[in-house]
Amino acid sequence: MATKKKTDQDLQLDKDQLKASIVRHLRSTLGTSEQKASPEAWWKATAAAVNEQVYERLTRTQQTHFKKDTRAIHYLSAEFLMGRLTSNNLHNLSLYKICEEALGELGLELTDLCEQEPDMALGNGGLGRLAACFIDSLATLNYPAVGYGIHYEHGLFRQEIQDGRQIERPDTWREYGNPWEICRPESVQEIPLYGYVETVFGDNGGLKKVWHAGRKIKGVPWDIPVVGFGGHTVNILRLWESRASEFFDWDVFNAGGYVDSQAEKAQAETISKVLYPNDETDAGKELRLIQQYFFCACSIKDIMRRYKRAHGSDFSNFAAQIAIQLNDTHPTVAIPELMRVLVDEEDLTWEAAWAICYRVFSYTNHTLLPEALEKWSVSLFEKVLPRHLEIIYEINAQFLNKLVEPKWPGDDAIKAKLSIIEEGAVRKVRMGNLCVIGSSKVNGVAEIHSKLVKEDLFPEFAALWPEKMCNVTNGVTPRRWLLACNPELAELYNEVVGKEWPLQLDKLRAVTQFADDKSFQQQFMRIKRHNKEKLVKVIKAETGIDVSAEAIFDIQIKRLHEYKRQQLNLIHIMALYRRLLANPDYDMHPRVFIFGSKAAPGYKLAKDIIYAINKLAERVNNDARIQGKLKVVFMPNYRVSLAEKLIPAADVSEQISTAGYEASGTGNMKMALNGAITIGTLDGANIEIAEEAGAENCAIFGLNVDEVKALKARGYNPYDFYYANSELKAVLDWFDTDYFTPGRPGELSSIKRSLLEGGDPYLTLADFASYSDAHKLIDTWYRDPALWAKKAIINSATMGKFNSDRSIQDYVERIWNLKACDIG
Ligand code: 8GP
Repeated sequence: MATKKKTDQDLQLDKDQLKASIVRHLRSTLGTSEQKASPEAWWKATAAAVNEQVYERLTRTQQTHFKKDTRAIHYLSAEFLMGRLTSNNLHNLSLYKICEEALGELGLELTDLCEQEPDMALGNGGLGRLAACFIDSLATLNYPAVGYGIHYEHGLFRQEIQDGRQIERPDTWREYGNPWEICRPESVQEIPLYGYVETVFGDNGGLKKVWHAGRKIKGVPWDIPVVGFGGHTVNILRLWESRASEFFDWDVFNAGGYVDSQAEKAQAETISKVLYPNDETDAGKELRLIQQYFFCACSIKDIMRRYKRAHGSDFSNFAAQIAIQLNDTHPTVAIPELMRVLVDEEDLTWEAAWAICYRVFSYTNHTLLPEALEKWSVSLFEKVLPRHLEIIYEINAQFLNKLVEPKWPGDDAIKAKLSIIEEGAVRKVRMGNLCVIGSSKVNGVAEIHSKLVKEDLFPEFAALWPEKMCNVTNGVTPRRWLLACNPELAELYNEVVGKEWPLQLDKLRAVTQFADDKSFQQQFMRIKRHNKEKLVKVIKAETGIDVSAEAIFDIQIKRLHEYKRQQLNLIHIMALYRRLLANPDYDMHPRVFIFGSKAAPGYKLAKDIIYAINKLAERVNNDARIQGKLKVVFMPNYRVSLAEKLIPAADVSEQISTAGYEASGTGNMKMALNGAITIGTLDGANIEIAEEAGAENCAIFGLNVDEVKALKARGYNPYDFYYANSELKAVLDWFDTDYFTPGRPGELSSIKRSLLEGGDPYLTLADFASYSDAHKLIDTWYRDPALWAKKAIINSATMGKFNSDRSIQDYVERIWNLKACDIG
């Protein structure tokens, strides 16, 4: 008998019901009692109680999607940086306050329980966190969507700081189980690898390719429910875990001489064992290619299974029903995989398969750094994915003959540039080119970045397909990045503009009319002050450093990379320190510089910069001569849950990349939304932030994209700036002394070397003077409390554009062509 679909109202819980449910789960799910339960058990019992709500809504969503057979987006990403889910799910189900009260009656603090949850850190940085914000928005806007990724056993490493240096420790987010994931053994997939390809006669007499796999790997899906704000739609994030398969081909084993079967098992499980901790590229590593293929092949099979359940083997609706977004080049191999499935397994002609394939895929580029555009050696491809290499050759041949040759007849140079295969001593497969050729749309992530993708990265592709290239400026979910992380400001906004802003962030613009209002300014700055006081305690607990909430909190949080220029911030702090030493009365408002950042374990200079920041911090923070005017804090183990504490407390947001290098940035949006003033270059989304907030409310400095290009074209010589600016010279020379590393001179010299002998590729010295001036401006503004409050309020109130709901709506209209699905 069909059960009646429950409405949101039927599902709503009150405090007593939730409390009873938590206690019941504590006893029956966790097997403990109120007297004995650890905070962790209470957290898990709370999650289990919330899950009762989540699962009802998940089932309801899945039944509705199946019945309506709606077009859906499948977001393929090697990274999803979800952070913690408890507070997010409670907020999205409108249960946060109720839960707070229920736990209160049990003598517990919800915020303490939330601290029990390990971050789900299955990503490196921006791209992974963007994917997490996007699936939140997709569910919130009731779009049928599935996120697909890898169920890494170990997420991004935990960072410890020992004597100032980064030490990497394994992340063990699910060591004791994670209440938010559901294993789905009924949807296990088997994935082939290695082996060889045979050409045989097919049933219809034509030739057919058969891939005889050397081995097969099992893909076990784990589903994380993704609860939309309001709780109507609950989509899933499906993460694949690799396991050894029972399959074993003895012929291939004997012929190929593969390692023994125990090692095979261990190897199979290695595939999803660990997230590669590089935020650029790991091309070249066999395991990485296998990781990529593994999750793409599992996902394509899953998509196929669901499609065939509704449509059988009639693929005429496939492209109308299925959209697949490739989050950077990591999932590119999904393109030849879909071709393989359609041609080899479903017996479509090449032409019919290709007509479907390129309409299904779209690709988002997240970085212009050349080293981040993945390339895999042809020989590696041939070994791991022999059939895919053949398919790639065929796609390439058709592309070059049918499109490039007619457009640029006889132009071999253009062919060599656009070819998916890079010729040379080591022949390589260019995944970026494959993505562009195999996708119907290609987008960058901020206006300027999309322009550079079109003009500098893929100009010939843009000439071939002008309509293919587009922009979707990034956004962040205001539920996590304001409502949940800054409850006092959220409450103030509720009072002033009503409660719709978490869905319609543009509504905050009405707050600008109070930007000059003294009493509103005071309320706004009192909240900032309170957030800073909370952070003061966290800083003390994590680092032992005392800072005062009186000071300006100046925050740079992001991965450590030369292009993001933490070194510029560092040398500027050193300059301030020198000024204070030379003149203890140097006129500046006290400032706390706060960093949070992980360096890729193999990136030596990035790690040296972390070390230098910590050594500078030790010296500065303990120097009585500067009367506490300057403090430096490096917060260890930067992650989503720490960002949630730092961002509401930021006065100043450091967005100081070399213009043209930061595709967008999203931390810039989060900090401005929480009332920080951006000190930034005209790069990525900073440009659009300054447009929205007004340039007069940001401290913009440095060379713009054209000036960077012009300076590089002229021939940039960092020594020109070193010799011309005595302060800069003195600061750089300081690196060679033992001032910050007593008894060990030269420990910090690598930074100076990179900025001088190394040619300063990111123009740090060229932008130093302008950066220093921008900081003076910040200082002047801050000393005028009314002026500062006004700027901070305007920044927060004008960030409506950077709601990830808006980004998703842009994807829907420009790329995905989806319809929202009413769940009831
Ligand atoms: C980042 C960009 O650096 C950042 O500007 C942007 O806001 C973010 O993507 C989201 O679009 N890029 C990456 O995180 C990235 O390229 N990571 C991959 C290599 C792992």
